[in-house]
Amino acid sequence: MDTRILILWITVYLCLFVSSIQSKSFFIHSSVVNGKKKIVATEVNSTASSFGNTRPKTAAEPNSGKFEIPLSSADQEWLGSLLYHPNESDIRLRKEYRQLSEKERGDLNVAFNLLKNDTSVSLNKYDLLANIHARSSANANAHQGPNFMGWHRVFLLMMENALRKKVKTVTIPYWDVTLDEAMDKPYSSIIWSPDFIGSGDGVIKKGAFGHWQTQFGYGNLMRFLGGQGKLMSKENVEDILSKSRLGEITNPAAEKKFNIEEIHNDVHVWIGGQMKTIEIAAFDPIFYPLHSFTDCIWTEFREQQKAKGIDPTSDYPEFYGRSTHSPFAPMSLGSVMVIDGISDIWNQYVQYTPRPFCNETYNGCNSLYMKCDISKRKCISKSRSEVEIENQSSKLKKDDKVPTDLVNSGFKNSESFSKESDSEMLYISNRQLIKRSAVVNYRHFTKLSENSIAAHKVVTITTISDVYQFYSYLTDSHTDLINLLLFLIYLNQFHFKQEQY
Ligand SMILES: [Cu+2]
Repeated sequence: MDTRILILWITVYLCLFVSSIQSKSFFIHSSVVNGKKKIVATEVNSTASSFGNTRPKTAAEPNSGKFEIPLSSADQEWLGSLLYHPNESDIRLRKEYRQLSEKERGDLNVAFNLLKNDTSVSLNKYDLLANIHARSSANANAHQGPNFMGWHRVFLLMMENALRKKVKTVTIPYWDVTLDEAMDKPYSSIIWSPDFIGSGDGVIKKGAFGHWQTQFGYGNLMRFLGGQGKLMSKENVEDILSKSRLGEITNPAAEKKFNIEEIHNDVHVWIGGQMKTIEIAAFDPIFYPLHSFTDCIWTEFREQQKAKGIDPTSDYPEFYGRSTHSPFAPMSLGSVMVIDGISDIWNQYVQYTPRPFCNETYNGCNSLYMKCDISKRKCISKSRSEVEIENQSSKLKKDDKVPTDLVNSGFKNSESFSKESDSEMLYISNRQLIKRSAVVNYRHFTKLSENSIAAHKVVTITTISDVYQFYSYLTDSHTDLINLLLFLIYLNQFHFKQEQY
């Protein structure tokens, strides 16, 4: 054989080999959740596109047919019935997720689950609509171009309309990601709790979305917070809002720093699980509060445009990249065209509460689930443990001293108190009384082997506030033990007060 032909064949084989390796991809998550480092590998379908790898697809390169389920006439009719915008008699107020009342949160959960359990269409109503985001035609219209904003605005409205057919007062709250980004441990945010959207460390087992199943072999709804990616910061939002034209904040022209689609992609990746892959992301209900937030930013952006004398309803960039983003391309949502996405019709009667904001003189963190960090001039989400301890000790004031009775009867007969889990122990030692308050030193150890332990932290607790902090420090891995402590504190507080009177 001619050597050149031989070299050519070897090259072709090598290319095929390398591409076969690349097409077998895995989610590799290494995230510290609940105090434990987890590494999980899940094989993902090679035809699905990751938000982390935003290689633009062309229309000639659609995804595998596996997401293209055939739509029955009942499916089409139902999907068509969702494609309308609100009017004067149907004004929607979208609040920050943490601003919802308990009833509003409950209603939202009920509505999502009623859609999920409604099998009068293919799959079920929730999944059928979520699957629209996966279909190759819509996917190509929705991503990697200026139509990203308009497409997701209409899609979000369709989900909201669907939810409102189940519970008529529901709107989709926005998840202000920046409130979590500002936390030291964003994965401990109250958002990732059974009362809100469910946990973030693997399969969601509790709450309204516990044991939700997704489609196409992707199994249980799951998340792996913080493995990769990045949350959106207040600075990211300010950067986006510093621009004036849609083309300056969207693909293909926008720089990463101002690019709302790319910045939002990082959040998808940060959440992990289904959210990381475009075709199955919408099966996770957090998809909608996230997109409600990007839509909230776009609403603010458009208001600013108007103030600057720019008409947002005609501000579609001339340089739009892929043909699926050309102004007169179909959106693949009914007969809506790309250019319709920047019209005011969709959001004319949709309002957002102002993004939570605070500084030295103003506190707009108006929710039980967030607080103001004055030094950062930011509202910050509370963590699950902060909320839990606040609920449990709502009768105690933060400045209250931990009662002396805790020492006298709480740990009556033992100088130290310990509880062993598989690898960790907590010791309480050096109990002493100073005036009327108890000073208790807590030592937190990790057992390295049978004979060696590593001391992590000594905390001196004098006030309830200290207990709060200590609780936050430990709860991720010691919930039961801390609940026990709290229980003792409660009991003793009760006795203590009684004895005083
Ligand atoms: Cu999308």
